[in-house]
Amino acid sequence: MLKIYAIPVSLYCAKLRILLRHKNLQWQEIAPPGGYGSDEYKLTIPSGNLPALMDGDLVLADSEAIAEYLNEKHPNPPMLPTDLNLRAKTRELSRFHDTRLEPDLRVLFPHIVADNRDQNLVNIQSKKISDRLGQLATLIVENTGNELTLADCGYPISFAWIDALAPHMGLKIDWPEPVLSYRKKIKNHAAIAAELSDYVPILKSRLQS
Ligand SMILES: N[C@@H](CCC(=O)N[C@@H](CS)C(=O)NCC(=O)O)C(=O)O
Repeated sequence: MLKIYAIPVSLYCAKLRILLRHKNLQWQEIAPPGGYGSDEYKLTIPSGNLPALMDGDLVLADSEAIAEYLNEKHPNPPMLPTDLNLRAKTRELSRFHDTRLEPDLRVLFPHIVADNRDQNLVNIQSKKISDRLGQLATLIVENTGNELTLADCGYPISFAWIDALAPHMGLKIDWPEPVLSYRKKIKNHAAIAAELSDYVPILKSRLQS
């Protein structure tokens, strides 16, 4: 069985679980030895990245590298389009989540607790996240039908975080219409619905801790 190093609240571990669910793969989750960010974990995964996958002799970190690997090893259902250009655009969309939208969201995590909050920074990030959503609207890949792609695994989790943080810290987010339509289109996939139903309560309890 596949083993993954994961912690429940990690956004990128949830992203990976959407793919595992969609591919109907069985997996076992293991907490990082020594805990999140520990030197002990870095003996196994030098970058300290969560998630990481262990499949036989292969040890692989980074959700995107893991997703590409699993999609090649378990090609059905396929999660990249057959058309070359659409495949490239799908990868671009997927990278945009990991390198642009989510990093701007993550800046807010140290400000979840009101006592530590810099409201000026929160307002700056509100604008940055809205700008990212505007950029995302131009990147959404049309013509991939209703099939779930690799690019669709990260966004539902970040969208759930934006929804939860908005009332919690007063974010003012502009959701462009194409992003709302995209969100609506992907949310009913069984893999996304199942992951969100497990993940959102964990996310909400993180806000209260
Ligand atoms: N690009 C990475 C990002 C993963 C990431 O940032 N994971 C966080 C947990 S959600 C993490 O590993 N933090 C610990 C660290 O970076 O040392 C991926 O897709 O796997």
